[in-house]
Amino acid sequence: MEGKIPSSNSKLDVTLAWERLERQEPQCGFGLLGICCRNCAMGPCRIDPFGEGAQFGVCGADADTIAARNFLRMVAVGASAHSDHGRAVAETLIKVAKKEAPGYEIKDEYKLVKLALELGLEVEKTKAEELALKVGEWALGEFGRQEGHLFFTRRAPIKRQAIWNKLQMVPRGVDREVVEALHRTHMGTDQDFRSLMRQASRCALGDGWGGSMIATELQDILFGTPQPIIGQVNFGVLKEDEVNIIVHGHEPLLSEMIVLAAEDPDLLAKAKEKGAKGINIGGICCTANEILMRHGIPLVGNFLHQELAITTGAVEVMAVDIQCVMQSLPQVASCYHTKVVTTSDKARIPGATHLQFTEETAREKARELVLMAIENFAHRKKEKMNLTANQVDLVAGFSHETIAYLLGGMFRSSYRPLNDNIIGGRIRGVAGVVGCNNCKIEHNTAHLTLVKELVKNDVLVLQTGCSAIACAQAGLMDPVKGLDYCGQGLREVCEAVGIPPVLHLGSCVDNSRILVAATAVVKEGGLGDDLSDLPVAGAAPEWMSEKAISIGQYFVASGVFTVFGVTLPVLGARNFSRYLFHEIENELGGRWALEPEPNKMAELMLAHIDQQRKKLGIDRARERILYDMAMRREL
Ligand code: SF4
Ligand code: MSK
Repeated sequence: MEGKIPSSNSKLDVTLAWERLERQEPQCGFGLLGICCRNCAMGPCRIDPFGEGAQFGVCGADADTIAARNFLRMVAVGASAHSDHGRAVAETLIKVAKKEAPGYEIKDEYKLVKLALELGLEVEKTKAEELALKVGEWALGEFGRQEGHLFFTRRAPIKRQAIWNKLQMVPRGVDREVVEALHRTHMGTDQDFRSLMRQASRCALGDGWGGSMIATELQDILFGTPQPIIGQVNFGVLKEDEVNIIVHGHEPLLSEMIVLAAEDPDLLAKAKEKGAKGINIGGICCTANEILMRHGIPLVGNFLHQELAITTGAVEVMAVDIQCVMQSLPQVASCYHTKVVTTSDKARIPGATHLQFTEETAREKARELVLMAIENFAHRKKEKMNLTANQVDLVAGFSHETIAYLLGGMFRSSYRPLNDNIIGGRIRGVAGVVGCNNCKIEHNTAHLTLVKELVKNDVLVLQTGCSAIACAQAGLMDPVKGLDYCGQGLREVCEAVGIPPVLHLGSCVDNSRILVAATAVVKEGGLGDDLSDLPVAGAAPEWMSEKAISIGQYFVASGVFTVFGVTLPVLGARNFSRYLFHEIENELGGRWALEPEPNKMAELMLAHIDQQRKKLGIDRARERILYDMAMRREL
């Protein structure tokens, strides 16, 4: 199912994303370069990138201001999406604590107590529900905080915090930073690209070290901290003889309940009455990652599989929540029996059935949705079915905690073995490869080419989002088969610990796990005293969403060299581009790079990792000592 779809798919009588892209071409060059503005009614204005025509908007804004304002708006939207997700989880935790959300429970009390202790709450003789209420209320307070610093920013290395303080970019409250970002980009407000970018960093940090981190922490408390778990991926996970329900989007709040409902004996009996052997749940995008990480629910695919999954003709219901859901789904579904069901008041689509989900009614709505799928099973049209048996095994569930546990053991869980192997050179460095698909490039190829090149060169890869699903499909998350792609040093470590060379850390909000893991590596010692000292790099080779820009900016503002593929809508602004790709490093220790070609992207990342190794004085330590059995046992 990978690759380019023919431009006219008349047999199916639907248009898919690739065909719609062709119909958009040629796309607007000003938009691609980031130099058009419609922020007021004197516009829209556009800047001539060749320097011959208009160089200023009607208000006098130049290319740098226009591109930086557009960039900051992307960060604000991305940060809002992640953070509103985090807010919904905080509200759910509060309702669970008040027993107003039947069906939910606190699955990881240990993590709840740990977080409560970190927050300075009294934990002794305090019931889990009381603690959950306090933690939930604290989290909501972080969104509306007006002054001071977001609490989780103190998790960063001291040196990083000092940089943020000096540059006055420590986020105050999540919502405040988004509002200020939008204010600054209003016509005639902030018109200095450096100043706009300081707010972009503050807003993005409010996402990574704020909204997203809150989402991850509280989801772990509510649904359990992921542990290594076996799963499957590909269209082969859809079953010919079962009721198939796909959950798609980002929040695990409803999908957790759907997973429970699918195990309900009454509903299973009803499915059998209708001739189905069972009820099968599969996921797409980050909702998929969430329930894979905690339940081993199979992955159907990633962002660009959403329309294709319906064309299998074997999906009874596709339930969507928020973000990355194409408006075309009901149109595609209209050619089949599939029902597209929206579940969030924030994300409605004409032509879809809306089933309003709230925490109070989640359990019954999940049952309703499963029943809808069971009833729809009889409407399948055999002649339109197009299923494959192809599926691939993977191991997911690598939270920051489980990585430390796997490396160090339950009683001395630590990152020491990882640091030692980086210092010793078996592991050359660590890369975070994340983000979406984009139909401007062949589906998944940039993710796979980049990640294969990195692991071949002994770089351990941490993944989230759709990039993780792409690599799982290619077998890179199989602890045995994945080793075939590794360089010898990385292979030895992965074999000894029993992990694949590419670790699935979860959904888009779980990029916060990468920040926490990288900080743990700094705190373990021996690799510098800031995130910007580490031999690490980040990448989003097939990005498309504004959330990716927010993630990229909080990686950069945390000191990480970050490469994006496809394109970046900044290239029409010369000074602003120079700032992002070079000068920003002098302030933040991290910088942006753009490289659409994945092999060259890998070269850039490896060159950066080697440069960091040299600065740390560990560049000569890459002559390797082969592990003997005693050393493997010790690891
Ligand atoms: Fe044009 Fe300035 Fe208005 Fe933007 S804000 S549309 S550049 S006049
Ligand atoms: S789902 S943001 S397409 S990674 Fe998180 Fe995939 Fe990108 Fe959406």
